[in-house]
Amino acid sequence: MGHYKSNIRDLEFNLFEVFGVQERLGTGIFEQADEDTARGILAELNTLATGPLADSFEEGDRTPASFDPKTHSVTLPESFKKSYNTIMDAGWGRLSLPEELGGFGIPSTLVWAAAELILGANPAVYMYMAGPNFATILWNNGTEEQKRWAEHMIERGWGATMVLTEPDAGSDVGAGRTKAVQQADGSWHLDGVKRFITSADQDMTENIMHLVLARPEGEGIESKPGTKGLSLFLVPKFHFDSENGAPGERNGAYVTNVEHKMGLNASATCELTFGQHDVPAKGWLLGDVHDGIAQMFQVIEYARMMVGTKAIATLSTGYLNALEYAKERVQSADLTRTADKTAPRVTITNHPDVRRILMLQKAYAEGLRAVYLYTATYQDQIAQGKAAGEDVSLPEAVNDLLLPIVKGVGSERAYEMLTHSLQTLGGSGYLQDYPIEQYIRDAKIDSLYEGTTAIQGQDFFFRKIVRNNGQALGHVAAEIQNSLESGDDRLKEERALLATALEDTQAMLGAVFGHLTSAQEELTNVYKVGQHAVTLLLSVGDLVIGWLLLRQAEVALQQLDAGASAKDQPFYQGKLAATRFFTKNVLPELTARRGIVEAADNSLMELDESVF
Ligand code: ST9
Ligand code: FAD
Repeated sequence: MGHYKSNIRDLEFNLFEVFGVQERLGTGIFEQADEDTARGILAELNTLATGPLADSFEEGDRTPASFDPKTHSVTLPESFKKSYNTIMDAGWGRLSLPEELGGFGIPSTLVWAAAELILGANPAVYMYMAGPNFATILWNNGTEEQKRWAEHMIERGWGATMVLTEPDAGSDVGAGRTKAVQQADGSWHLDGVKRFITSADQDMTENIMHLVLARPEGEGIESKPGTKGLSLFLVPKFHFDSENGAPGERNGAYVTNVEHKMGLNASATCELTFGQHDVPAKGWLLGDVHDGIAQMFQVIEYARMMVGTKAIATLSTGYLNALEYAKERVQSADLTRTADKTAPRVTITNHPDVRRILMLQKAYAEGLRAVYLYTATYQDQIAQGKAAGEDVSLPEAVNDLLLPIVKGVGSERAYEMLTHSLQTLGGSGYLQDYPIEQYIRDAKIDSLYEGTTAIQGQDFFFRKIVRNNGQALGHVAAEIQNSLESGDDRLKEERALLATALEDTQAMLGAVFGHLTSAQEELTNVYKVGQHAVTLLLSVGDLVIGWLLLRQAEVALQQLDAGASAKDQPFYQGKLAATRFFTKNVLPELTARRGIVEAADNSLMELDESVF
């Protein structure tokens, strides 16, 4: 058996029993797919994920991407290439594309459920699959010629990258200095060094399209500081025939280093140097506009959802591996019989503390899965609404609000819970004989790239709540409130705990707003917001997880009452147990966090640096 343990049952439960995705299938833009197609997609991908994709997970770690500085090229292990080719050759790279680009015409909910399987089995494989997906950025923003390039990227299976970060421009993308100088032939010559670029070279595709943020220079071009002065350039690894995509001369964008990392070793993280070798690094401005950051955020929004889903996928398989071990490992007597030295030894699932950490992992893994799929239901609404010519501003705002929760909360909680997965195995968890130590190393990156958790916290509060006048948040809060007003009597205690959590979160939010308002009088009060933005993000995350678990528990009770099969009964009872555990053991922590946020002061900020 490979390392990857998927949870198809829970994916299908969310899709079809909780969110009712089948109602969208077979109609409008999703006309081509029905529930059977959807289940078939998950089943087929599950076979690939647990087999050929998972097969190279370990070797990709132990034999990382290797770099030859003489040829500026990256080589991947053969087994890894086999995994990549298996999934791309079967056409799965097109899964998330719109039908007009050869996609499957399926809703985002299903796309992300499918993505979980790839991301859980071998996340580095998914990273290299960016080409067809990033082609949609050219398709949506490009000139007629660039739309054709998008088709080449898809049809010829190119790789692609997103190129923002520089040594002095990480979180602060607007500090980037790479420039692009306009040429008489309509192209641009790029000059600068980017770092930490995922998939900037590999030996699996005939070409790679780099999507690069740079500062345009040329006659009549206004120079603006910060992110608003950046444009997005298309810089191919090889020049190509614009008509048919056939690759030609090498372009002057070279990988000049590959990082040695803590994990995710099969995914090459590269320094990418433009225009500092003999050959110029030629690029083409995307579309006609100088609106690079907004265009790049179309990629970033997708990538943030992907990173959160990756973390959650890893937590899920971490939990299921820990569970399997715990059911078999015999150690110590039952706590009620410790005085009796001859008492039989029991499996560790009998120990209260092992149960505590197992149930925490289960509740977060299943709760967070529900969070990313709930977010995707808004993406479904956006796609359907747009196709029908409707106003989609509300689903767009709700999706925007939920993205930092998927990414920020997903990555933080997954990493935290994976340490419990490892702990469940005792000393064995620390060994490479089991996959969990690799899961932890591979998942740590998720709270760092695509905007650190601090950036997610600030994005959540300032942009997604304040700038949106709280409309999206109000919508989600109203949904939660609705669930509190009626429901199965057997869950009334859980509803009461959720009601308190909602009240605590709203008070916390009120306090953070208060700090922001008082900054109009005393500017340094904005530091209080900065100190607690991540606490607020994590707390809203816990609230939404608790609420979605409660919704799941309501469905589970209905199914049990309706006479669920013997096979399904433990699944539904597990849903009830996770909800009870989470509402009783996690949500009450919000009351303490509320007190902390309400009592915020600036003593931390007043300290001299020498004190640290
Ligand atoms: C990275 C890559 O880390 C990691 C790995 C990627 C691998 C990709 C692989 C993908 C695989 C795909 C495979 C598909 C396979 C499919 C198979 C399916 C089964 N939302 O606040 P301001 C915009 S990359 C939207 O003033 P500052 C907006 O235009 C590196 N837009 O910012 C705004 O203008 P306006 C990632 C937003 O103070 C403008 O920015 N690096 C948002 O100038 C300026 O906004 C980072 O993420 C938003 N949330 O700059 C950097 N926010 O306001 C993190 C801003 O007029 N740092 N905009 O609308 C930040 O995010 C900073 O906050 C900052 C600050 C840079 C935005
Ligand atoms: P810094 O920005 O220096 O942050 C350091 C610390 O300061 C963090 O804790 C951060 O939260 C905090 N901090 C910084 N600014 C603030 C602030 N305003 N408020 C509060 N706290 C703050 N980039 C790409 O462009 N393309 C890629 O494909 C890509 N892939 C990557 C792959 C890997 C493996 C890695 C490690 C990075 C990758 N990155 C990529 C870069 C990644 O997006 C950045 O590392 C990330 O945005 C953080 O930037 P930084 O590392 O410079 O950290």
